[in-house]
Amino acid sequence: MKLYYATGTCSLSPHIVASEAGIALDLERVDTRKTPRVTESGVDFETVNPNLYVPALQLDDGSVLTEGVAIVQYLADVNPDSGLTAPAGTPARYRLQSWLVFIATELHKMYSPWLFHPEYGTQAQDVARKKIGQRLAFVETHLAAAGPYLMGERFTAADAYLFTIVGWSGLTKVDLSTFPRLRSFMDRIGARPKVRDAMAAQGMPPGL
Ligand SMILES: N[C@@H](CCC(=O)N[C@@H](CS)C(=O)NCC(=O)O)C(=O)O
Repeated sequence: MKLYYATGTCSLSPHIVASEAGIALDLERVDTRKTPRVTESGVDFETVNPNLYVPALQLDDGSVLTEGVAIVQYLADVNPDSGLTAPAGTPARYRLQSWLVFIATELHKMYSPWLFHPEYGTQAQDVARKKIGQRLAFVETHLAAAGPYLMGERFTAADAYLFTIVGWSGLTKVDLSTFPRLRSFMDRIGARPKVRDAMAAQGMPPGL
């Protein structure tokens, strides 16, 4: 399988899941800041994902899976013994999906694009930071009541995604100082050897 990724983006999340699941990936870097979008080996990325964004996972049959939430569940299901997801049909599976969708829609799409584009202006960015703060307070309360991971005692694909997105907080000036459990979550996940491996493979320094 080949992961199309860009350094420092949400494509870290599926990379962490693959790494934790013991799945070896071929990697193909895409510079998402450039147009036209050509991958490091010269492929026109529009032929891989017409929406032009990472992550995209090319399966061994040549088909391409897009959308991070779908990709991490697929990878986790390739190795169910990894415990990165829960069996289909169980309440735990839907709780996991609930977290993945929450992270995608309430966090990921609030940080990005809003906080990565100064041209949107301070008013839009202040609104995004306030909303993110409210959502992170919800996560903090959950971790206090039912942590240390989103699904309780076990690290799952949802934690990989949360780590990736909250990892943008320094860069985007989202204040984590009032969320001690979340900060300890970030430290704990960032110290996992497989997470460090995935970050190094994507050219990221350890820690976020
Ligand atoms: N809906 C997509 C969004 C992915 C996304 O936002 N990717 C960003 C990086 S984090 C990207 O590649 N942006 C470049 C672009 O949209 O042109 C998903 O959840 O996988």
